Amino acid sequence: MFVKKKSIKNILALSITLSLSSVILTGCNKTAETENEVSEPNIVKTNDKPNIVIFYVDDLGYGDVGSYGAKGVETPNVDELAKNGIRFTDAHSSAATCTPSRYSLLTGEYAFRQHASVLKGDAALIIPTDKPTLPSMLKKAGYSTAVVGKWHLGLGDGKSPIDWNGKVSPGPLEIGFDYSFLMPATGDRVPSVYLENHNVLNISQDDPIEVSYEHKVGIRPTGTENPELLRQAADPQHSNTIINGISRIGWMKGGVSAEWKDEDFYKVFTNMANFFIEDNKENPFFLFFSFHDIHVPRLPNDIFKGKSTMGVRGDAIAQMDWITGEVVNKLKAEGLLDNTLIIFTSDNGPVLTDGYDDEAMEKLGDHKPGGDFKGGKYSAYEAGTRVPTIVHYPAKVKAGTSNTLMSQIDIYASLAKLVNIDLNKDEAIDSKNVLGAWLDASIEGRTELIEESYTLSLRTKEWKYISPSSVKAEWITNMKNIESGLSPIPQLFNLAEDKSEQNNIALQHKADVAKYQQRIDEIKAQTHRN
Ligand code: NG6
Ligand code: CA
Repeated sequence: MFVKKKSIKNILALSITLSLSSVILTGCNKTAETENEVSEPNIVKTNDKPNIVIFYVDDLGYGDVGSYGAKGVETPNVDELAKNGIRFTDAHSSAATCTPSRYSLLTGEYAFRQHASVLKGDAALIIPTDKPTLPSMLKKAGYSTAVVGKWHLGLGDGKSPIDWNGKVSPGPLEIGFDYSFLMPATGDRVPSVYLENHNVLNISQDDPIEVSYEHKVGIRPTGTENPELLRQAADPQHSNTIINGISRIGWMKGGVSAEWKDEDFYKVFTNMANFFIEDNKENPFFLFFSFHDIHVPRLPNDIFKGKSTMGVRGDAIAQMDWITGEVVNKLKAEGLLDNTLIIFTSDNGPVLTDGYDDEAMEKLGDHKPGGDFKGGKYSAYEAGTRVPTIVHYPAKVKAGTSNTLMSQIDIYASLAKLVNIDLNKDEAIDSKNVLGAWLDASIEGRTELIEESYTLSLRTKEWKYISPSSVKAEWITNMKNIESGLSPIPQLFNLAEDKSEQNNIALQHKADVAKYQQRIDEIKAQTHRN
């Protein structure tokens, strides 16, 4: 039996000892789904299939953890994974923002094929329900599958508005997850409530939720009207409904009993993940642990206060590390760690100021969020997608450091190989099986990859080509203090000599520029696996 559901009330009452609000502890309305066990597919019981856990951190930069050079914060739990696993130095998220990277991770396809971009909190599900996905592929192999944490891939069919008070669908359960416990979009977007499977947790029918991204709904104050109520000052985009002292993007009416408290995330999501592990310890499982940290708003629990010298951004890194340790400890305690393949990585590069005045910039000290790389989140430069990436699998993986080129786009096909599933020609078309390189630091992975941002870039082992773009995104520089990498002229860098992308040598290498642009065009035109 997988996903043996306990009542949420019991789960939280049992385990949230520190700060979970009494609303959640006492006022829980269980839905039919949370009462009953979820129906069971035919689970193929095997012992040789490792459990798979993906720790997907939000906005964690290349230099943000100890094993990648962090200053000002310690990450002992992540570093332990790095020490005993493979630490990759040239591994990439598919894109420099969240929704596109997540789309690619779960479908094995570059996000430009679906025109995926950062979604509003009431956007429709962007993964078609008939599309094969990483979780649905693993389900075929007998895995039970769960996503816990941030979603941000949209919900509902887009034909009618999402009914937050009823069944919220389609969503993760319709694309291959057996269980989901989510923040529907992001921490800075409404609705600021938990969604368990199809239902908002702790919703009261007397106080229905309404969400708008167009105009104010409800009577809650907004950041624009009442900035004096805010714990963190916000930019205009983040100045709508105030929940828990933080103004969000979008307006939300009702749902007071269901509101989350940001400071509880560390326990709530950790516990839900660990209960999933507990319930599935007898069968192979896939856990997609999708962190809120270290995205804005950064409100780590008080127990992490001062754990870094960098204010809340550093403390959120410490919280993220603690969560990682708790889940790893759970695997260890259940005797599962040896036979669990863990991938630890991030959805895009770092950003300091991303909507709120939380002093991330002022308190940075000599910490370099993007390591030696240029750019950051949103950017076409390397720090946009080059992120800490660790594979830990004691039963099969020898510790080491790998400098090979790797992309999250390949997780799909590589895991398919691992669990012995053949992919169809039109499935995960951009994903290549590089399982050998994921499991052995001496094996080469990719020879080329696409980095998506507001343009497309092509990487080979040595070279980085950035396609010219007419997109004007001055806000990236003006509001985020990040060099966007966008330019109307082609850019070419030799990373072997110039890893910080300082010298554009496109003019001296016109033939290479043409070759790389042609390659991007070929990849764009591709319709099948090859
Ligand atoms: C942007 C938000 C930013 C963040 C981002 C999504 C601005 C002005 N606002 O629209 O704060 O929420 O979307 O981040 O930039 S991501 O990691 O989920 O892609
Ligand atoms: Ca992100």
